[in-house]
Amino acid sequence: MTETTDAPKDILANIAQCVQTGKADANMNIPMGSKGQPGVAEWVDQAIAKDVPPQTILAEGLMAGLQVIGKKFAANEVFIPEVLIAARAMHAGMNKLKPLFAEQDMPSRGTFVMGTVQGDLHDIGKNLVCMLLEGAGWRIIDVGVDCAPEKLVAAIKEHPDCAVGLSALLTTTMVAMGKAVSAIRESFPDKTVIVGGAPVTEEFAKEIGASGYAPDPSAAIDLLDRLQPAA
Ligand code: B1M
Repeated sequence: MTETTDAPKDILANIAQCVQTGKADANMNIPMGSKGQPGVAEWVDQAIAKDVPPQTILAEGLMAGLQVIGKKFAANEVFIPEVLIAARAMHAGMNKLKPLFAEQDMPSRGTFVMGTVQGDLHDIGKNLVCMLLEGAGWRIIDVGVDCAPEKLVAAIKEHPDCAVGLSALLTTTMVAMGKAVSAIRESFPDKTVIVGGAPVTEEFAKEIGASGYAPDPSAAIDLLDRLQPAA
């Protein structure tokens, strides 16, 4: 943890650090022995009390911390449990900020419609991608698992400016991924559609007409930044 003066920059560094260690609040004993010490929730309270703008707390505290975890996950330096507890800690901070954004609208990088393709029930990877994209500022519309192409098309119609993400974990459901991309292209030829999942490759993504392939959530964030830059 950063040696604490109560300067806003130190408070923001502590928020980022607590997100990385997964310390959501003072009651948590993660890391071991830290029970009673401030976590994300308490540091966010302090930042708010110091009049740090909520956008700054989000970008330089919460999102900064989760981005570090996303990069470490891509580099196999941390694993799924660490990502999940970091995402939970991030949510503890988001819950504090939500009322402050209520009048202004939560700042959003854009809308991302995400689903696991038809016939496929695997959702752990999808959920991780959603969590980290949410941490990067995307508003997530999670359409779930076993998504028929019609369900995806209906969600896109509801959110016409969205980017779309598809996940597949089975070699047998890669076919469904191809069908989903074709159905989306019929109604929305220029839609940004990115794909991922263990059996999916860059070559396969090209073959089915997807806009791009990302091997992990961190790569998905970078890919979307390239394909659909912030307005
Ligand atoms: Co299933 N399963 N499973 N399974 N399962 C696999 C995938 C399998 C490799 C196991 C094996 O045989 N070794 C195998 C697939 C073989 C193949 O097709 N090549 C398999 C099988 C065969 C099956 C069943 C058919 C088993 C059966 O019933 N006979 C069945 C199918 C059910 C169905 O979907 N219709 C089945 C069922 C299940 C459970 C329900 C029991 C459970 C899923 C629970 C759940 O998701 N809620 C399950 C699990 C847990 C697995 C394994 C063990 C773990 C998958 C996982 O969550 N990995 C898996 C074996 C393994 O991988 N060791 C296996 C962790 C997750 C974080 O990784 O999803 O790859 P992943 O996501 C990564 C990246 O791929 C990427 O980011 C994530 C983080 O890095 N990513 C994206 C994913 N989507 C992305 C999208 C993007 C960008 C990146 O942009 C949009």
